[in-house]
Amino acid sequence: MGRTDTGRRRVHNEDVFLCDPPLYAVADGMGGAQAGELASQLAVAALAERPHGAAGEDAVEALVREANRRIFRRSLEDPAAAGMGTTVTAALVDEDAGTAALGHVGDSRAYRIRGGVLEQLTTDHSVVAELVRAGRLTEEEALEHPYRSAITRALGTEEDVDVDTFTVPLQPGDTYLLCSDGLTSMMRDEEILGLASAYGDDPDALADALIDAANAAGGEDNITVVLFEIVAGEPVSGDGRGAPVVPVPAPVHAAAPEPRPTSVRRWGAAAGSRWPALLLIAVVAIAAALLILLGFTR
Ligand SMILES: [Mn+2]
Repeated sequence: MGRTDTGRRRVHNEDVFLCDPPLYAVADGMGGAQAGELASQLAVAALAERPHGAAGEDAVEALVREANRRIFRRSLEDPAAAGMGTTVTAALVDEDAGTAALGHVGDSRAYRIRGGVLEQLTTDHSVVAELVRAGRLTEEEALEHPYRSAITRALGTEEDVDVDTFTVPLQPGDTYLLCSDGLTSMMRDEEILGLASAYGDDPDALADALIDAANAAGGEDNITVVLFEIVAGEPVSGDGRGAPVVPVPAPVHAAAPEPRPTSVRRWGAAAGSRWPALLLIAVVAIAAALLILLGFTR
């Protein structure tokens, strides 16, 4: 499920998302002309080529570093793409282990919502985040800082990249949110949590609400949200219901509301399997791009 809002001006959407269970990712590109879009698309395309059965932090890191190489190589070959780069925040779920391995570069974010608490899992690689960590800026000041979109680490700007990787244990009831800074530069964590609490049982509605809220707050940048939810379930029974879910291409948002495909997609088990296990329901991928400004903003 996706949504793109073109606004009233020329659109340039440099955010790309991937919802290809068990892999989820958000990439927010930067670069002149269409280079930012190219960088984020190359990143996601590289991730999507993951080998079957890839799992764990090493796999995520290898995928992200390969994505980096491809973007960097392309930027050397194509003068119009020189200097392009992108953030990436990726989560690779390991259903058997009950964990997710995350890989992260830049200022897109991963959050976990568990038991009514919103926790930011990733650390921004940004100028303002470093100033906040150093105690030289408050979170509030960071939101208004003129360099708030400047990142200190990106994919594709150098031959190799340092990737943050870590593993989180999954629990039934968890909701994971991957998003670009178009959401988090417009909304405070408490506001995100407030919406998550209000729409917790309806990820489609939550995604829409997050995007609408970021837009209402100014919508200064492309906004991308990917949500997935962990539910208690049962193991794969081998009846073919474990096929990967192909993300639905984002339709152009029309004036008239259109019916949405169901956002809840299962993979894994049939009912009646005997062994308890984690069944993941890939709930939603939402990419929304709301570019309100004419100029390119990362
Ligand atoms: Mn952005």
